[in-house]
Amino acid sequence: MALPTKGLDTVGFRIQHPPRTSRWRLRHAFAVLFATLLLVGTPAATGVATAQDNPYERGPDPTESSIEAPRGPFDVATTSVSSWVSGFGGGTIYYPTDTSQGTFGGVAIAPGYTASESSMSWYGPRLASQGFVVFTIDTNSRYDYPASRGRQLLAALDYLTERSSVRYRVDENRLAVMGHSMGGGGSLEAASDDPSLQAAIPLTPWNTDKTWYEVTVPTFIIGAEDDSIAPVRRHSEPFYESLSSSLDKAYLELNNAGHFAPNSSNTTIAKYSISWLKLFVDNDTRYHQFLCPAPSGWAIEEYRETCDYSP
Ligand code: 9J3
Ligand code: ZN
Repeated sequence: MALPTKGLDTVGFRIQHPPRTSRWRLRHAFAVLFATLLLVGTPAATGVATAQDNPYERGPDPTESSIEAPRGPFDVATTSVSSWVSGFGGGTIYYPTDTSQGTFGGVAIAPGYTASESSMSWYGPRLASQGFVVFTIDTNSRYDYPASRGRQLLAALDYLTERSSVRYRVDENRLAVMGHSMGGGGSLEAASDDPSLQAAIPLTPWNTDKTWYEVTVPTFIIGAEDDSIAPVRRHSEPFYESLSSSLDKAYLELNNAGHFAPNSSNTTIAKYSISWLKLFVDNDTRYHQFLCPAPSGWAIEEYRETCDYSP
């Protein structure tokens, strides 16, 4: 038996507009004009960022020469960390002496297989003088592999923010990792294990694990064209390609450079590492201009990116 269907009555009604008198039209026009002026005057609408917008901005407006300079605007001091500390092999902390601007982002840096922190010492003053607390570490053993180096980088950041003498100078929520070769492979391991990191910079990285699709930390890989120890075709390039295409990532291949290029002062490594750390650790969009569109020049063999970035 068919159930009787209930017919729907269509209920029509009209919204009663107020009568549009000439006075209504005048007030309406002024209201629209006022709202438009408000919107246009807002920084978000004009795209003008101010220091007040970003509490993590440190240092003056950057230029090509300021990111290439041997030293940035901050004075730097150092403190040593004993090898008897647990979780990693000790190291050296380089920090801006300025206490007037709040905390700084922190960066832990691991060396390669058989190497000591001294092989990475040039990053200390170079990065700290731009406004970061930088921790170059020794590993427990010089023969530790990348997975272990990754855990040690994270242990070093814990030490830096919780127990070190400079812990009050570091923002525990704005941390990054870097590393050379197996230390670079370790920086990928750390990024994979700790999504709360703000940036990772593997330098001529070496790892037997070639797939890093799970990484959500903005990652800047630097390879070297003539690297025969961690050839870019077996290491940096597949690492980069395995990272998600939706990740904020970039790949820079140093022209005419070998595996150990990251072990001595290098302007190309410095300027783009500083820019990456500033953009993603400090949310400092003033540095976006140096990364997008992709940089080029005699020192760069190849560059890949996923611009535009959203720190
Ligand atoms: O500098 C490095 O960490 C090189 C990696 C390497 O030589 O691996 C061989 C086992
Ligand atoms: Zn290449």
